[in-house]
Amino acid sequence: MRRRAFLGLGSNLGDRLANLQRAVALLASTPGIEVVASSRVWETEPVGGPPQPEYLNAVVLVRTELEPDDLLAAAQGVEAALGRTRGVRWGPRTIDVDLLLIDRVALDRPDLTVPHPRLLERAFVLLPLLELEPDPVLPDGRRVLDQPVPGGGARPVAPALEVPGG
Ligand code: A4P
Ligand code: MG
Repeated sequence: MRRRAFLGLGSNLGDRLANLQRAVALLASTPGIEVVASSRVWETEPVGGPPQPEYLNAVVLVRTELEPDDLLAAAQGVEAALGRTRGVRWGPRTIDVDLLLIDRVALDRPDLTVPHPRLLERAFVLLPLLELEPDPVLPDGRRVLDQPVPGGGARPVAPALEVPGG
């Protein structure tokens, strides 16, 4: 079964734009994942965690034959390939790849919660997501646009990431 999934990308260490672009290339070269489109790149104020540099964030739309757990493993493989080491929660990172939405899949486990539990609270996720999907609907039928859109601290700074073959 082929599903549409939205993945959130974030980087605030090293060459942030190159990290995001490499993550897209790695996702696109993963068997079972096709990257369809990318949002623009947004520069965003850090939310939570210790004092840390500003992030670049983007959202990509993929089509995938992978089951959600395998998609998570692929996302974590991309993080590992880009040299991410896990430090403090919400702390700085070369790359973070989060599963935001997978069709109407709903999962509520500590190691995989979908939709992403903090999706609606975060401008750095919502603003790029809304570029790709103007009226997202959650698995429980709620429309994202019916929720208050969080404000502040996010501005577009670069065009969409290159999608291999796109
Ligand atoms: N996990 C559960 N559900 C998911 C999911 N939907 N997608 C588990 C990905 N992972 C999921 O994640 C911790 C565990 O979450 C994983 O083992 C996975 O099984 P992590 O990436 O190791 O740690 P983390 O990212 O520090 O923690 P967390 O809670 O995922 O943080 P968030 O929510 O990802 O936030 N500010 C700005 N401006 N931009 C950002 O991108 N990112 C964060 C991290 C904080 N502040 C930010 C940004
Ligand atoms: Mg994460």
